Amino acid sequence: MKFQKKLDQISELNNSQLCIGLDPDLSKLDKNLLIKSDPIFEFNKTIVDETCDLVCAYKPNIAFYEAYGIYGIQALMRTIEHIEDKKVPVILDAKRGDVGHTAAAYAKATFEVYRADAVTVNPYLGHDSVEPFLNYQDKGIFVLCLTSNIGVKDFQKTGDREPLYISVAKHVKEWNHYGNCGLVVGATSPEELRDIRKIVGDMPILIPGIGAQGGDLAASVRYGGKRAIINVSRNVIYSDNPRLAAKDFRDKINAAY
Ligand code: OMP
Repeated sequence: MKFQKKLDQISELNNSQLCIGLDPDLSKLDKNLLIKSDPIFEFNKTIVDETCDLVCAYKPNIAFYEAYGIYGIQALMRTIEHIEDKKVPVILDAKRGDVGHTAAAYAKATFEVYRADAVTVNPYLGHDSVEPFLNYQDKGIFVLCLTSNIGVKDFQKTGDREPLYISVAKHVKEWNHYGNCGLVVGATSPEELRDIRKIVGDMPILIPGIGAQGGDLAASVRYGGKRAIINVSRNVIYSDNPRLAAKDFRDKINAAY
């Protein structure tokens, strides 16, 4: 099934545009978990089991798994397998970007080894660096457009004729031959999100930066619309009650219209 269809179906079923970011950090886990043989997987499994009827996607960021070497990678693969059983799409946050033949190897790893439904990619190297991902027509390819961090000002918001993020949005619209493109736009720039939405029509936009980074949830939903995927990581996974936190975010998103 195409990523977009899978996303739309689960979003409707769970009445949710919430994506939970699975970014495990062993130093923040409960001591009882640390004695288990695969604490990262056990942590993720609990979150997924408690929230899978409240979300439209999960987004593991690969950095938090690579940081634990082979054990982290094994936990990531088990996590993706577990989420697959719940029929919720997985966006692997890997922010890949490299010359064509290397990008092809990254794409193969993402979709054939990790078996993710979608990925985040970095467009800095241009079209040929994204193309190997786009060729997986049933997968979702989320291109970084305007990020949520302070450094967004350094390059993305600069440009002589137009800011770089506008140029990225226009290019990704052109690259969308198979209807499998999306964008990443931080919740910390809602006004810019409104302009980007006008350029790309109903393309899915992944919006991180809510919660710990102080992004604007209501404006992100208003300008992002029904095809916005609102990501929250730390403020759900490290809350005292992840289910309650997820439900609260989902309901706040739905109330923002
Ligand atoms: P929290 O701040 O804990 O919700 O985590 C945000 C997650 O989204 C992390 O995995 C980030 O790497 C990721 N992210 C951003 O925070 N900002 C961006 O501009 C892009 C991403 C992303 O691509 O998901």
